[in-house]
Order: sequence, then C-alpha cells, then structure tokens
Amino acid sequence: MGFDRAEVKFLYENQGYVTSIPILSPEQLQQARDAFTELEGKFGEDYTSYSLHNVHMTYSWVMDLVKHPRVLEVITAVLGPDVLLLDSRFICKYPVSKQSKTQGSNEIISHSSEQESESILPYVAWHQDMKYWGLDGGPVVSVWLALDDSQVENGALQVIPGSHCSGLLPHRQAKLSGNMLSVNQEIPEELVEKKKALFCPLLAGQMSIHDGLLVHGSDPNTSGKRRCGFVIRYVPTAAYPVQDPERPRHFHATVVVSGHDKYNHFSSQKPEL
Ligand SMILES: O=C(O)CCC(=O)C(=O)O
Repeated sequence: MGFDRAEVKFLYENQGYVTSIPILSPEQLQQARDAFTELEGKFGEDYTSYSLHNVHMTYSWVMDLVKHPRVLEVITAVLGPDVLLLDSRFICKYPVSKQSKTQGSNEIISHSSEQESESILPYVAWHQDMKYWGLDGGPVVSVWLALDDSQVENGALQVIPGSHCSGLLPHRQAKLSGNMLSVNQEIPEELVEKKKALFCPLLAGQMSIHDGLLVHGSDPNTSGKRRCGFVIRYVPTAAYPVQDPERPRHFHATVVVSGHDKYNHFSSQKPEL
C-alpha cells in the first residue's frame, strides 16, 4: 500500500484535503480501539468525547499513532522532511442513545438546517483550524484518523473543497449550542459555500488530511454507531508561534516527529512515557 507522494501533494494543494488514505493494519486498528475502550472505562464517555487532549505525551500507543510511518510518509510529502507535531486530540461522537438531549426535544440540527432552535447533539461548526493556532511561518496540516467507520449518518467530516485559497475568514460565537469546538466559534453561514460541501467518509483505519485554512465541520451523529477519530496537527519546523489575542492557543506538547528541528521555535516538553 504505497503512496504516490506527488499525487498526494498535488491533490492537497489543489483541493485543500486528501481523503480515504489507508493507514492502520487490522492488528494496529484493533490495538488502538482496545486501548481507547480502556480509556472510556477509566474516564467515562463524557470525558473521552473531547477531553483526551495531547495524550500522546502520556500513552505510548498514542505516541505510536502520531509517529506512524504511513502517516508521516503522507505528511512529509506535503510539508517536507522536517516536521513537528503541534497538538493531538480524540474527538468522539457517541451514538444517539448515549448523548444528552435538551429538555424534551427530539430535534436534531444539521448544518443544512435553517432553524435557530437549540441544537441538542454535538456537532462541529464550520471553521478553519488556523483560526485557533497562533503561528506563522508555515501551514498547519490536520490529520483525521478514523478509529471507527466515519459515515454520513454518524457525522463524518465535511469540507468545502478549494476554500483553503480564501484566506482566514471571520469567525463569530456559534449561534447553535452543541458545538464541540472549545472556543465555540463558527464562520457566519453566509460566508460558507455549503453547496460545495463534500463528505469525507472513512473506513476505520483510514485517514483524511486537510489544510489549516480549509473550511470544514461536521453534523451530529444521528445513528447508533460511535464515530471516534484522532486529530493530529503537524507543522514544518520552520513555523513559529506568534502572540495573537485572536488565536490564543498554546503549544504544550510539541514533538519533532520527522527530520531535524534547527529552529527550536517551540519548546518541546518531555513525554511522561
Ligand atoms: O471531528 C470532527 O467532526 C471535526 C474535526 C475537526 O474540526 C478537525 O479535524 O480539525
């Protein structure tokens, strides 16, 4: 299962994302799923839905994922040989029966809905990752690695192809509740070309990658199937943090995952492994 590095780079630069890239072997997938199940047992699903942040510093199986040779083969095709991991997070939407609902309502709000009423199931508002990362000097590439099949009905990632060429768009506080993004932002509806939106369905063990400026989001999981993904952000080592109150995210868990870091712009922490 080799990659055509030139094709990945071409697609990535032109459409802002590449999807359905096979990464994990069946054994690796099973190991990751088993280990995630242990964390669910330990912390509970309210926590594992969005709070397993930068746990590559704590668990060796997660560190193995962020350094997976097939992931890095793709990432270095896009970013070049010297790559730093910026951040990682599991993002898990549980089946409908397990999710909390607002009092008495059975309504589910999707991106295509015009309704202004309360959203009751977790979703991810349209946004650009670069809005969160206060850095310059290089692009951010985000990986979405599927631990479960991620399909339309359980809230697969959606992207607006080509939107990475529009620059950074304005964001505001999300109008609907249920937005999983920690700072609860969204791009105003009128600036999102929803007619162009495409789903990025993945089989468990596959990943998609997207550019930090690509507009993307996801609908609630309305199915009985969990949708668990592992999101990893990578930058070239030439990137550097900037003080921007609009993009206040700090970098506590950076790791050089490929090549050399001759810049040392980010102070890497030692993993607890
Ligand atoms: O998991 C999702 O639905 C959204 C993930 C996301 O926003 C990202 O990978 O940057």
